[in-house]
Amino acid sequence: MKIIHTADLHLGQILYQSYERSDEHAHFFQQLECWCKQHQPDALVVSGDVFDIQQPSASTRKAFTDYFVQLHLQCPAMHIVITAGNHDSASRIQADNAVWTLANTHLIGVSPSIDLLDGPDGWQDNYIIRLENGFIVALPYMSGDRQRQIQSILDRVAAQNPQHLPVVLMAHLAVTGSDATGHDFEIGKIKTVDLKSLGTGYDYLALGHIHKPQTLNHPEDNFTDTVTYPSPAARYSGSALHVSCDETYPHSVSLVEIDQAGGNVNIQQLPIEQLRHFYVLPLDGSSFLSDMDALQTIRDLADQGEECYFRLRIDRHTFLPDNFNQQIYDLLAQCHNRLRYNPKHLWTGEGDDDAEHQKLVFEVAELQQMTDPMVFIEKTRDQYPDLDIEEVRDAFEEIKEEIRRHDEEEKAALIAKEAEKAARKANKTNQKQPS
Ligand SMILES: [Mn+2]
Repeated sequence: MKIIHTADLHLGQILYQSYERSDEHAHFFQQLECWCKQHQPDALVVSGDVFDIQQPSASTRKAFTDYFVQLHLQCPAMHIVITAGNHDSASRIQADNAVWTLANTHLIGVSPSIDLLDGPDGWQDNYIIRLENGFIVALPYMSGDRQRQIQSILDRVAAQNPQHLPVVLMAHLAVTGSDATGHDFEIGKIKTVDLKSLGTGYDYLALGHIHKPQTLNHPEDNFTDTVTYPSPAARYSGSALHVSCDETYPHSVSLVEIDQAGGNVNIQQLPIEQLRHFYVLPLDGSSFLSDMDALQTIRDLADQGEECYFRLRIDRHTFLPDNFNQQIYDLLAQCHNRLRYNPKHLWTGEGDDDAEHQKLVFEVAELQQMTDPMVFIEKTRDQYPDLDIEEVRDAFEEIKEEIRRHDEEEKAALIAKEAEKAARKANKTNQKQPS
């Protein structure tokens, strides 16, 4: 069984409030199409965060459709399996599944709820994709403990698999011990999931969520092109694009071959060529000591004609004029906006005001994307040492549930009112009718 594994496409992403990335995504999909044609995998799996936001624009949705229809037309025998990540709307991803199966594409958005375990078996099949030479268990992003549901699905696969065909499990979460370099959260502050809780019975765990490509428990292999492991192996393919300046490592998709259940897992990294690089200036690793130096370096970079993103590393004691950012934007406009600017500086150097500077500061764009208050609380929880995060999480869940119930009641009341109105009207008409 051969698969191509990618994740975290973040289609529709807008960086630093200004820059849409559709040409970068197009460039990625061109490469993906070439790899699919060249390697003819049994399946292409996309482990969550297909879109960057819950309600992507019409043009982003169109791009999604165009890319995957094109992949299907080029490789009609290849299954495409796409799961929802935490950035995606579970129900929106799932909504068009019936149509997409006509194009050999499976969209799995909604995660298995706990009460399914009390009901009759069969629900597990919604998460099992049977290929000619293997199985894919497609789990979308899940919050809370789903250990029993996962094992139940894997057990059902085992029962359907007397020939010992390979089994691939997809998931979108942060596994404890994974390397989250480049993410603005640190593992430990966010909820991580123990690898053991994802059950047994799979040969390859195709993970999404962490943007750095890595095979779990094998950091020494991070930059090795091809490695073979005994089953099971668990891997983050990494994101399709660099999502921030801090992701300084190379990105890739994973070509995975499994000979049989419990056999060998061969993983090859296919390096992704990025349309725009991310740079931190100055490139020599030092820090700017004056605004004029910074502006000159940006001008030099612009003169080289490369299209790229950049961020500035500035010594904490440097004086920056109030209109510093505006000067940079003006400069960029002069060079036709080929350069893309991240206005959040990296500050270096010691100072008496150290503590002040180390306080967590968010960009406006970051805050705008934090639609879930829990995300904000988790990112700032250091500042509230007495906070019981589980309690807060439960409280928010309760509130969400309350709102949902309220909405439902309101809807029901509205429907009842409409029905009453209709009945009254019908009554009136009846009375008017001559007997
Ligand atoms: Mn994610």
